[in-house]
Amino acid sequence: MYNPDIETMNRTELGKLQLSRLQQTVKRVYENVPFYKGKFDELGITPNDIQTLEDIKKLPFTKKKDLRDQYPYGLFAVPMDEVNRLHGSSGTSGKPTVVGYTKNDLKNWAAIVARAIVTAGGKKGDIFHNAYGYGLFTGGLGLHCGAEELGAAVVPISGGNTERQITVIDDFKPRGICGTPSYILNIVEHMEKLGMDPRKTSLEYGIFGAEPWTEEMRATLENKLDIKAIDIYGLSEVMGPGVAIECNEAQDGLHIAEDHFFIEVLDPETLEPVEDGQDGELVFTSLTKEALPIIRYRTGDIASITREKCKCGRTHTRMSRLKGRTDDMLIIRGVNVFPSEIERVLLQIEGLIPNYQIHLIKKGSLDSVELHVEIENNLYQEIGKDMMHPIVQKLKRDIQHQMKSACLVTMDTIINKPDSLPRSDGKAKRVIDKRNPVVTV
Ligand code: DLL
Repeated sequence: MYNPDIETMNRTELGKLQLSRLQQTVKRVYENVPFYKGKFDELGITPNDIQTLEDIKKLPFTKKKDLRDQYPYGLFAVPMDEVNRLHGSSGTSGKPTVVGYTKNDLKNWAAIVARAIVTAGGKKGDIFHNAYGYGLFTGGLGLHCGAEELGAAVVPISGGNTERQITVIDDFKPRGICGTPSYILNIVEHMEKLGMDPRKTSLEYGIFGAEPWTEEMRATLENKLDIKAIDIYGLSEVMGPGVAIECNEAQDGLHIAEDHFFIEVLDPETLEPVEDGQDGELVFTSLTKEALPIIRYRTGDIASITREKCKCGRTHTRMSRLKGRTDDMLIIRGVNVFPSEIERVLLQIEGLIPNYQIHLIKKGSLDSVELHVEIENNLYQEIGKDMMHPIVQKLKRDIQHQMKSACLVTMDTIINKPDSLPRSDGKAKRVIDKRNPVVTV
């Protein structure tokens, strides 16, 4: 363990640490961020009202819209000459959001990520291949600084240029790799195309996240690369990668860095807490951040938590793999479908490449789904590249049948030749909404 005292701290002690840090954070925003001062005044509260961790319920929520409205620096709690780094997230609409870090924030973040890499199975002296994008996105630099802090040799290759990635993996012999699961799969596919066996690389563990992925995708990556695939979670508004990570020992839920982040899981409708084990929206409050402390940030991410001690010995609360987001649930003819459920089913079907797209279209006035998948290259060769072959027709019927029984909706399925769907070098775009085409004049 990287910080055994903290990682195995008994929960009463951890609660005390969290409370004193929460009180400091609340005071900091009240005194330095007019947005929060205004919200506190509206609710008739002051920092003195926070006497227990339960009192967090009295505090206002923060939403992505608040960051947009305060763009770029309105939520910062320090003068700009104390800000040492800016990152941003692109978001789906309008302006990006900007997040900032003081020197201390960067130190803490690096330490949190170093701890996360060790939790995943990394160690000082590892060669660590970082295929997350560098830039405004927090993935690249977040993992980079954590790996350096740990004392690993980071290969700052970033995303893209896949053939070069392969040469570098082959030559530099990294023990660890990180990137989005979809991009790592893209690298693996390339290796296979070049006639290499991805199981023969030097890699032993991978740290994957920043986009939704499933247990089935984990099994695919672990088998294809002969590694342990570890789920890492984070978001720029709260810090970046490292808010939570699975342990190598159990791979059973992601340990939240609770000395830095306070977690609540709430019903997204009523905003009341749900029981441990029940799915709800993750809401985080930062406990140590200086430049952009954030109070009760509604992530939109859906998961459950458990406070039971893990077999690895860590006491920090674990969150489940994300089930989806409050805003990515598709409503198809009245039925709720999460894209992750579609991935789960698809990856169990033989003869397909684990790359897909979900197109939302209008059929008359009804919303409908078109599922685009790709046939596996070996099968494609076997059927003489004849996409009208009965095997392809049967595959299509099987997919439609399995989707219908798992998701309760009929999905038109289009089986494409190998290599015809776009590949990502960062976060994959799985859902394409074609229902309201943008009219350009
Ligand atoms: O994606 C930070 C990150 C970088 C996490 C590298 C992990 C690794 P944002 O760009 O702000 O930050 O996007 C945050 O991505 O609210 C989730 O919806 C999604 N996300 C992040 N990690 C996971 C994960 C980074 N492990 C948003 N599983 C979050 C599923 C994830 N979704």
